[in-house]
Amino acid sequence: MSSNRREFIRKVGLGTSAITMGLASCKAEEFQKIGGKTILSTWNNQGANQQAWAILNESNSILDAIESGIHVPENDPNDTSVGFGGRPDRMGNVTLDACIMNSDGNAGSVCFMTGYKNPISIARLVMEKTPHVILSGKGAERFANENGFEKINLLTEKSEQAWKEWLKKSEYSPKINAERHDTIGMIGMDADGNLAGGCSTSGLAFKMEGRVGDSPIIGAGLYVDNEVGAATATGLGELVLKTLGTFLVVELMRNGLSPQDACKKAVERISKKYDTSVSQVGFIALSKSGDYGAYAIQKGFQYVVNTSDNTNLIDAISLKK
Ligand code: SD4
Repeated sequence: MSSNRREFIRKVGLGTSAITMGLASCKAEEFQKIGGKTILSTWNNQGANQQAWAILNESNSILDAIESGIHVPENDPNDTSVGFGGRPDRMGNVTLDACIMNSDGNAGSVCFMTGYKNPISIARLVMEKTPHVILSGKGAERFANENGFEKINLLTEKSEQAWKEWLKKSEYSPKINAERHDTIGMIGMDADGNLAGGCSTSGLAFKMEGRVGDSPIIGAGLYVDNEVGAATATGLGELVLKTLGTFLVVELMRNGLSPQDACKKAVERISKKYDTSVSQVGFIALSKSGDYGAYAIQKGFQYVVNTSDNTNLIDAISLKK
């Protein structure tokens, strides 16, 4: 065994039996403890969690629960980071990104899509009905139309006013501070220990036309591995894209880190490589054994958890205090 490997095993605190058995078999043993029903989402998306929890209890379908939970902020005109009522790009168009991933490892995604308020459902159909993973722009819109989704104007009066106000100076610095955002990343587990997740956003307000963030990219905004765990991200998507943040979090869990420590390590990796003085990134993660955790660059990041009918809003720990 190389000294690096020994050092790694020591760091993650695995015992000597793990060393002789090898990491893979050790993990399989660890995950003999399978967690129960859990729903986790980014920010103060309590309504979304409650909706997902209700559907999970009714159907025990974690995919249905995730999709239905994410509809809550997508349909809410007062949520300015997701779906209907989202802030537009600098041309005045609200363009949406979303993805979904199932316990069988399948995934679907739409990005740079306008005119439909539930991109998570369109992403699900991409996963279930097409041989592809991502549909973008006009192609995603055509697919939505062909599948009977209703076309609407996503730009609310409030968002239009905010855009017109922004146009006066047209100053753009894509920083995300600790202020509250609502982009939803949701991950969860059913009663049998199967994992799934989804992510939906209107992206950064006043972004360049055509900009796509981390949220519709599998491995960046969302990753699910039914053997190990699931993770989702929020914040400045460019930082998450450049590090494949949620794939990293899940791989760190595979190698023995707790969800909390895996999120922390991923945040540290980002902060070591990039200037994060004014940028926020937050991760939430759930392991196959039912442990969960979160970590953010800046303080102010919150997440919501249901493991029972009680919905708990939790302040995430952050790198910068
Ligand atoms: C993006 N990650 O498009 C998203 C934005 C976000 O809360 O999470 N905002 O970069």
